[in-house]
Amino acid sequence: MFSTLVLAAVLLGQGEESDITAFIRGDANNDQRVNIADAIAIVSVLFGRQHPPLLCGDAADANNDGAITIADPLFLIQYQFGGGIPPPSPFPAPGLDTGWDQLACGVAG
Ligand SMILES: [Ca+2]
Ligand SMILES: [Ca+2]
Repeated sequence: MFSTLVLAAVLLGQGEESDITAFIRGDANNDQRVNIADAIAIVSVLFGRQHPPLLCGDAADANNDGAITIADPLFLIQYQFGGGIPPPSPFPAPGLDTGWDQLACGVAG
């Protein structure tokens, strides 16, 4: 019963999450790669610099804590250059978010 309600809410785009678009966590600029450009894209949006809008909030939430903050580009930089842990799933292959948060994918965020 509960799973039916959750599925209905997701399909209708209601509830806290409407992740029906596959994404790669950390791929904030949606070019199917995770690199320094993604960290730059997140910083640019956070600090109001001109940059195309983030199409997938979940992808920009590199550390998967449910929010897009300065911690996300720092997480990506640590992963890429400092031997940090990789982003949580879905990574490195595209997939759906398995958690519940206020972020969505496929809409400007
Ligand atoms: Ca990218
Ligand atoms: Ca985050």
